[in-house]
Amino acid sequence: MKTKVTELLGIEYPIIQGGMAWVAEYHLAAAVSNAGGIGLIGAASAPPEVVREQVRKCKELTDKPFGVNVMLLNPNAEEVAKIVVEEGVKVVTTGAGNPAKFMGLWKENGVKVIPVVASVAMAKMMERAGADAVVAEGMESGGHIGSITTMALVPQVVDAVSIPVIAAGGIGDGRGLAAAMMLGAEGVQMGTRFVAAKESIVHQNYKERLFKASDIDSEVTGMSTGHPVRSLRNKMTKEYLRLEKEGADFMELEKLTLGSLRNAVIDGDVVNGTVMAGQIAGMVKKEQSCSEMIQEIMEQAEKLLDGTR
Ligand code: TUI
Repeated sequence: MKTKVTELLGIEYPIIQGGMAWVAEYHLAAAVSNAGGIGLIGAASAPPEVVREQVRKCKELTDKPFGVNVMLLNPNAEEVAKIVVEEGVKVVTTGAGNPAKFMGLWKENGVKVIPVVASVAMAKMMERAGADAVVAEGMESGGHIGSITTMALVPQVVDAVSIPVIAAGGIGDGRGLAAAMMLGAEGVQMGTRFVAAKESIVHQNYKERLFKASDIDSEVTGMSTGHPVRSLRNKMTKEYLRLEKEGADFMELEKLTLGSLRNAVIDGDVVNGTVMAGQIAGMVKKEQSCSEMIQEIMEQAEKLLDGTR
């Protein structure tokens, strides 16, 4: 399937793997790229030198293009931004903030820059700043989210910018990809589905929690702090939401989530940890290789889109 996004990134299929904190490490990124999509290493809050190591290891596993997601709430974001250039990474996505101050550095060095945005205003700002494409991410996504849905956000962003738009949030299979194309997107970014990949290093408890999840099993914590995060309901989310209702202050809430994503992903503590996942969690029922996933998604989408474009 050729789209503006496959052309821009030099890939076979218009499927981008989300740059998920702790989850999106080099094994997953390389597997998605080798399967014809594009994998991302999620720099999240990792020390900059760890990101460099991850990039080098990814290069050993794939000759295909791959990228790095720079999480802008990370105090080390500037160092990560430079490492990306030093290591010759060709694609960067950004999340949780405005990447304008790094745009010059990346563009001068031929890096394709794809900011993740959650509003039309941010998408327009990113286009003016020189972005090559944007990911329009709806609030169905896991992790740090904006406030509007993918169905409403994507067509409004498509109408507002001339650069290609990649849809994210609530997309878990070929039907989601086909629907996104009908909204005017040129590709999709998927996170939750790839958490369950064979090549994903997340703890088995995390995968099992995902397989057990139903459509209504995610909660949004952190509305009161200005950093809303979607994750699967557990002891932590219940306690967090109770404290938020009581008007707890930021520091008290922070205590509950400090290191909690790592605890879930690496140690498998799905009771007290943060099990980030999107609203499509209920559709993810089995472990598959990235290649099986991508083949299945593409076959389904091609059938649905046949004759529509
Ligand atoms: O970034 C994400 N998703 C994430 S980042 C993350 S790590 C984290 N963990 C705990 C608390 C906070 C972060 C987990 N999931 N998605 C992309 C995304 N970006 N969603 C929404 C935004 C966004 C929000 C505000 C983008 C720009 C923006 O602009 C604000 C500004 O600075 O103008």
